[in-house]
Amino acid sequence: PKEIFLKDYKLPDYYFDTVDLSFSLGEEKTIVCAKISVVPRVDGIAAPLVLDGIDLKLISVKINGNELKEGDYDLDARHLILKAPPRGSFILETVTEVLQKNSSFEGLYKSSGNFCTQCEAEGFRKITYFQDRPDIMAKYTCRIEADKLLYPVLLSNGKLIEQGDLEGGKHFAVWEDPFKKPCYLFALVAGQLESRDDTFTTCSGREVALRIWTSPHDLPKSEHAMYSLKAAMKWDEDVFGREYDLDLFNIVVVPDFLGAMENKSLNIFNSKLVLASPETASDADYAAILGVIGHEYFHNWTGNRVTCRDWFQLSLKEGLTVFRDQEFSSDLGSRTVKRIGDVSKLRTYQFSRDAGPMAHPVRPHSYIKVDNFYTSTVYEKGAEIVRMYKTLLGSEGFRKGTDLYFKRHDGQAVTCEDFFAAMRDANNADFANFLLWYSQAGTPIVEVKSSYNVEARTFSLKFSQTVPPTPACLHYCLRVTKGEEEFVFHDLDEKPIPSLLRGYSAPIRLHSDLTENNLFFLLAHDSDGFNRWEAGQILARKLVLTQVVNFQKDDKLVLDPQFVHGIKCILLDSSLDKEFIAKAITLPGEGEIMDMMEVADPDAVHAVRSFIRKQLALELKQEFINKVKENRSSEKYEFDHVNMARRALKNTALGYLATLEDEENSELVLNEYKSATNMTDQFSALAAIAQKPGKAREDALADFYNKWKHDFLVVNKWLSLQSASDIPGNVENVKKLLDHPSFDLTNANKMFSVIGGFRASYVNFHAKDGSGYKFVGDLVLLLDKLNPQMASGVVSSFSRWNRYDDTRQNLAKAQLEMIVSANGVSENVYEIALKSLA
Ligand code: HT7
Ligand code: ZN
Repeated sequence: PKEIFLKDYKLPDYYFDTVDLSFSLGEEKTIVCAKISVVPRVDGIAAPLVLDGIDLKLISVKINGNELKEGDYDLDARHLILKAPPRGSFILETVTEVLQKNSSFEGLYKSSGNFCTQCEAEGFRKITYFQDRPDIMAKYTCRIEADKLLYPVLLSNGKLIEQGDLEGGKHFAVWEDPFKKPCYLFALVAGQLESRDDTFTTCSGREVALRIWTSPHDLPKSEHAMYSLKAAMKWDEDVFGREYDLDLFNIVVVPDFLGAMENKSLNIFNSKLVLASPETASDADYAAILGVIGHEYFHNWTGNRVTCRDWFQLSLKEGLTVFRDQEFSSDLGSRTVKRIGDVSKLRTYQFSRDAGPMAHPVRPHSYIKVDNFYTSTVYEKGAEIVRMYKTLLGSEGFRKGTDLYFKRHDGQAVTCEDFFAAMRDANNADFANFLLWYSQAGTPIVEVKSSYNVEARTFSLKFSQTVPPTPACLHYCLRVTKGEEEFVFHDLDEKPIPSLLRGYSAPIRLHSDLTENNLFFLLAHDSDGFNRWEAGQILARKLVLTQVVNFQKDDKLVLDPQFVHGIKCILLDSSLDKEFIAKAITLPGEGEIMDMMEVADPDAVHAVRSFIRKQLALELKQEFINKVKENRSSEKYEFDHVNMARRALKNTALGYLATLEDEENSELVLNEYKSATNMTDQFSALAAIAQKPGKAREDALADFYNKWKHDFLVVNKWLSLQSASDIPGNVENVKKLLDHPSFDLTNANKMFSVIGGFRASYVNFHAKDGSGYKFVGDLVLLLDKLNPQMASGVVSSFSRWNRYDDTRQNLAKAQLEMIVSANGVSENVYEIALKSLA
């Protein structure tokens, strides 16, 4: 496999001006005709034109109407090379046949009977021979011809300019996209779909038709997605001054699709990310839909109108767009709770990745398969970098920066430096060193020491950092720009308690000398909601780690009464937002705690965390029962903050109560399950019951399946709940799930529900007998034959193997070695397995 380096970037020798595509979609074969106007970058250039192409059968190639003979070009499994094209502009025409059997979810493929495409990052080369790189921006037309009965709906990017019937029961449609775009934003959909229609009037008074296309029986479940789309369109106008630019915006929903895709005016989504009803989707699903519909829509400006020069710049569009969707969700819900959720995610996935062999900078220096770089580093850490620009410049300065960025670069393919320059130039800002955030891997560690001088009445904060980040500031904030830096505060009557890194203003690990009392004070009083939560989490992590040592020494486990008191105060504080309370009384995840250990011990962490949960439930039983009773849902489901917050608190309390053994509580939890009127309550109660093995668990799981077996999205929840379970020896149950009639390895959602779920259970995936590792290792090879992108996602489960004890290390390493040396392993899987072994 060939490694590609950022430093080797070269401008293309040829640009493409217009691209006219014509698809004849058939059951046996699909024929693609491409007519491309080619313009040399430098007039008179004598260079071969290298076109990418995979799994294609070339039928003919013409230049300026003349068919080329075999000696005029080279053809291999990945390229068509025109050896000596004319020395000026010319028309290139190719006819190709596309491989019909395609389970890779890339290029043109069938999803439950409908044709759809996925071209990012490098899928367009599976559709036709092309310079498949994002700096080739062209205007496209697309003619689609297909059987009218089988494929009544024919969609592509832009505007529909012509349609009609053809002989033999066929019909056609011609789409024209007036905006230049890279080929990764091309899309085609053909199938039996129906649409939910609505309109949005833009800030300049233009009416945009909005259509969400789904299979007919799913249409009722697209209401929330339509609400989300309209909210996103309005928010982007209000907050970023970005108006939608066409008269039509289509969203297509298909079951077999990896995530979601921002194709110009034709976004495509996996069903899970669009379809919702109160009975079948939880609050978390509703919130995720809002975020992802917003995310793909926001790409219209950050990604589509201004795109990436090359795939190393991926975070230019993804980091910025994640930041935009985070802000959108914050503005529509609770800012503090959203921030807590985003930071927890960053710490759980990105920090852990950044501390292991899969660490890479937000802008990687090299890759084998770019598909492997759609990571939490590019997305979530990238968003934190964008957030820092805003922290440094303030809202107005940041807006000036984005305005300048769009003005300068509309219609261009640009780099992270271009974004940086727009921020700097719009504000005359001094951003020295800031670009290091793009090129350094790893999480900086900032150490802070405080001291108070009674006589001088000064308080000083001394910061030192091991990987130098370089924030700066406009407001009253401390800019730590050097390896070591001290800030002194004067005229203070007593030693203050600093609230540092408020709102989590930089993606770093902060080690402070705050005492436990300081932390309890911040937990009770900090005016920054994020830091209030953070104080509780630091205390909880310390508590768990102390008890882990006790557990390892076989000593008795104890729970600090001051901690119980702190949790009780939060629980009973009626001035607090209920969703915040739910977050604040939730203990840090097992992964986060293990990240802090020299040698990760999943059994000890699980045992201690479970002990603390149960002990809290015992000591605060009545308070939890009250919270359940006070916050029961009304009959009608509302997706608004007040109601979501009530449900979050009630269900968190229920989870605690379910850890108890007594009859009364078991009955309470079961009743909550039976009387639930929406999926949030029903599923939370099921999850609470399923924590403990036994008949109640088996019965509830069977009941839930019988209720919902007709709805595959709900069944996926059922699958992942079981596979993620921490009950002892769960690997055997998970193996059985693979044989369950509802499971299908070729379906991405089902696969991730089961495997994604399983690896989330630290005790079972890292079982000391190696059974979890072997199960996942075998599955990787099976999956790799079907879909290398999905398989490489699964291999990454092993990447932190060296964090565990010797026995586990050897077992995990053996699986990686087996994968690397397996016959015919894909580049995707090979790259991740090899890097994990490094
Ligand atoms: N920009 C999209 C990325 C994406 C993707 C990448 C690789 C393989 C399959 C994919 N499906 C979608 C989605 C986004 O981040 O907005
Ligand atoms: Zn994106």
